[in-house]
Amino acid sequence: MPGLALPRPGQTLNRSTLRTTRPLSPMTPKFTSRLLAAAGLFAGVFFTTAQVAAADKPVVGFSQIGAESAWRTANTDSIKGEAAKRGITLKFADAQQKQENQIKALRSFIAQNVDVIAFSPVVETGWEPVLREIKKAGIPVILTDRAVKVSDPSLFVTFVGSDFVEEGRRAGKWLVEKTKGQAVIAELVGTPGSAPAIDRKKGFEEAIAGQAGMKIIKSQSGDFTRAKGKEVMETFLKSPEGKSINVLYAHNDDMALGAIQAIEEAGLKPGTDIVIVSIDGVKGAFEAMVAGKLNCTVECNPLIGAQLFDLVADVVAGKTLPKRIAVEEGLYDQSQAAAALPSRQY
Ligand code: GYE
Repeated sequence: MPGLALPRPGQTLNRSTLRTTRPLSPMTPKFTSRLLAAAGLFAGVFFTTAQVAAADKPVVGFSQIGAESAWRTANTDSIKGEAAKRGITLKFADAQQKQENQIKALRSFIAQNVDVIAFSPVVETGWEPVLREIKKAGIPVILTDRAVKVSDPSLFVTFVGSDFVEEGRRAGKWLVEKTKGQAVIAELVGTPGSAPAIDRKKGFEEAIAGQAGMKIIKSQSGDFTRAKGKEVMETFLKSPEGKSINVLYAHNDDMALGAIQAIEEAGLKPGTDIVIVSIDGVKGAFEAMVAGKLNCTVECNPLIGAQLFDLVADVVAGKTLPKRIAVEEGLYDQSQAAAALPSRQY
């Protein structure tokens, strides 16, 4: 086995003893090296069953955006839970909504020589340098949830996530019907520069474009958090045009839930005085719909752990994957909320 660093008798089986000594070409499953090393059994080296079982599972580095919303927490739980279920070693890093922290985490995954790197990029741009470093190290990359803008598509293997433009369109179409094309809209935008903020705005604007009676009069980022959603909604309501607002479009449920508080504190009835449509479909949104305070939520499914680790398995097996894999989802309004609430998983 040329270039393979086999453990010496008596040496424990660990990741460094399982590495090849030659650089692997980009997108080649480095993982093969560990399987070959497990074959060191035949070279008279004895391992315990657990050691061999651990050796045939890839080590995955995952850089998460943060814990900004209920959606994100459900996404993290799904990924961690699925890794644990499959006995996969997951190196998990929380970037607290900062790209620089994500870049640091990605570099540390290179240093730790993981088999596959997956991450949910907080913003769309600025990833090329670190992605090139990862490619040079021969580690395949799977993007989850949010997409990146890169000029070289070979910098990642595949992307699994929702169609955010379509989600924005669904929210807009629902609103056109609900308001019969008459609306003075305030918009709570997601994290600036993030794929869901850009795409959900685009899809929504597209859906209301032909409606002369629908206008977005306020649009500002609430960073996908409840606290910021509340704060920004307060400033919207206090502004000179505040009184005319009769619709809120929030790019996620958490911002809508924060805004609901601001609306109530201003002495208005959320869901009645101000019609509210948001995106995600978290439990809190269903509860708010049942209470009549939120009118509609467009589903965005965060439970992608199983899909992600199926893809990891495909990548290490050297399978060719489509560049884009979609997550399926729907839309719920108040009339469906009570029936759907008990079966919501996030
Ligand atoms: O909608 C929001 C979260 O990227 C789809 O990020 C995700 C979004 C989700 O903070 O709640």
